[in-house]
Amino acid sequence: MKSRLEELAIFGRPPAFVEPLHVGGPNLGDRERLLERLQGMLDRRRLSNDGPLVREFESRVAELLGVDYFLATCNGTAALELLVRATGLSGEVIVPSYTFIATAHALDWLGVKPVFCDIDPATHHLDPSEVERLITPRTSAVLGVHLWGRPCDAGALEAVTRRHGLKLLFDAAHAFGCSRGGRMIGNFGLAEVFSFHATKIVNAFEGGAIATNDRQLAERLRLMRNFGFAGYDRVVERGINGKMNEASAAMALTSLESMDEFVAANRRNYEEYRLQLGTLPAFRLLSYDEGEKCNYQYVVVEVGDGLALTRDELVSLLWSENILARRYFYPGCHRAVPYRDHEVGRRLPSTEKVADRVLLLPTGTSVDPHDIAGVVAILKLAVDNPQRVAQQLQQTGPCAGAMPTVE
Ligand code: T4K
Repeated sequence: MKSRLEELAIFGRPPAFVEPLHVGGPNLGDRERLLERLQGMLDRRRLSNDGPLVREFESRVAELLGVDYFLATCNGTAALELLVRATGLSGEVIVPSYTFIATAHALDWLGVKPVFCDIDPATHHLDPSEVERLITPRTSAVLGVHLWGRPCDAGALEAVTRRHGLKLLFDAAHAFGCSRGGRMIGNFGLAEVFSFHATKIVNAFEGGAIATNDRQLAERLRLMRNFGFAGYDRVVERGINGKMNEASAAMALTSLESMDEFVAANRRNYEEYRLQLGTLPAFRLLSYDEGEKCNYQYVVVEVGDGLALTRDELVSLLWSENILARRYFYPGCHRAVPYRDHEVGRRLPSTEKVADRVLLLPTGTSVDPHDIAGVVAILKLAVDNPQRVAQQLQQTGPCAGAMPTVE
């Protein structure tokens, strides 16, 4: 563990980690079980199209979440797109700007305008009073995001959307296995979308799903996910190929079986960061509500004003040590190239402030408390020697791979 300034990689010493430490390194689960499932899949010669492994995954998760319908898809983005289409969204939909770009793209891709809304800086979630201010006669829905797996204020959003006769949907890509008020995520709004991408708590290599308690919507989604086929040669809906394949379902089931173990590792890491960062007040760690079910998937830190180094300088420093911290979801969708021309002059002060100071630190089953001590040691050296670190970073230039600042 590094304890002296001169040991830092920016001064020419070897990085703290030989192998990169990732924010989203995949959780693997039981290899033997996965291989067994894949063998079974090959023996059956059923590789896709509503196979037995997909069905098993869907029914197991429906039971876990207590939802009536759970439909697996090829990824979370396709699930969002299917939902936008199946719920007949049109005109404008209010979404947070502070989210992964797929939330906005799924709307825009289908000709629906994402109207970017500011967040509450304390929670990083949609600010319900701002949502209400942005409603126009063209608004058809609100799409909330349970960012970091911390559920957003579904009650307040339900009240606003009910008052204005709007649909309410959720992007729950981060919130698999989480609850709000004791109710599992998957049961809020008209429907909620999950991601089972390789970097998620439960992964299907690539995968997604839609949870809903609305029978009609589920039936429509089922058809649309499979080109609109209601049987061989019978197309009754416009649809796409949004199906999950059997190999993905094999991974998803295997991953699901180890979920408790993954959550326990994430929780241990979160507690360890909390303990160790407690001595560094320049960093505010976002907390999880211990009274709810949480997956502790992301370790989210805000870099305070008191530090004489910027968040981006810290990212460069960490990357030079092979600690691949991320600045999700910088710069905010409204400042991203495809959208910013429509948003000229529009400021979302809380989104911009948060997006400029958030730092995601490595966690997951491939990170342990010893690694965390190594990460925090680097942060401590930065806090204790900000001028020297900033000077040296200027000389070495931004570390390869560290993302450029907003254009
Ligand atoms: N809505 C929200 C709120 C989302 O966050 C996402 C996805 C979606 C919707 C859409 O769901 P999907 O269509 O993706 O199912 C990653 C993921 O690609 C993306 O799924 C995720 N959100 C987002 C938050 O993170 P990147 O581009 O930042 O990271 P990536 O894929 O390069 O992986 C992160 C790190 O993990 C890498 O540094 C390397 C490591 N890694 C990654 C993969 C894929 C591995 O070690 N092994 C791997 O197989 O987007």
